[in-house]
Amino acid sequence: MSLAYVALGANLGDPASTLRAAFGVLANLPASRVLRCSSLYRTAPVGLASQPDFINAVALLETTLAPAQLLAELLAIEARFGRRRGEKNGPRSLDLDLLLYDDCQLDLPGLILPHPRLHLRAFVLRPLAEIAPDLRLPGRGRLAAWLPAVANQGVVRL
Ligand code: PH2
Ligand code: MG
Ligand code: MG
Repeated sequence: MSLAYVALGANLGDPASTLRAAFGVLANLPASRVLRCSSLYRTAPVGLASQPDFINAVALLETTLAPAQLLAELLAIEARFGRRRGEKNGPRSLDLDLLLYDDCQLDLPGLILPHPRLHLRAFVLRPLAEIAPDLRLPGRGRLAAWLPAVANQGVVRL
């Protein structure tokens, strides 16, 4: 069994309902179990300012799927929720990112672990800290040490 952290984000349609529904879909993934889900967070957009606020959250899964298999399942769920690939960092109906998979450090086309920007983004760090306050990020030390630098990013727990 491996432990995987997945980030959920959306800012089109009814993003809070989408994330709640997505938690339910994650619970039905093959060879996997959802161990924890964070609260939902309202977050200011990062990277492209002129778009609606996001709703973000994270989930912790226990899984026997390999990282690439899990990623393929996540992309299939995004597609079910109507994901269209548009502008980089642009609005999306549902984004599911694989953040961490055990202590894996991987750099494959389409899959970098740990997620290369997770330690810089309050919309990921805050919900992660909620469900795993003592987490260590492979190669980057304690998650908690990265929180002060992102305190001004506009993240509100709902
Ligand atoms: N996702 C992005 C780019 N910017 N900003 C917020 N607040 N939340 C996101 O999930 C997000 C973002 C690219 O995936
Ligand atoms: Mg993303
Ligand atoms: Mg993504």
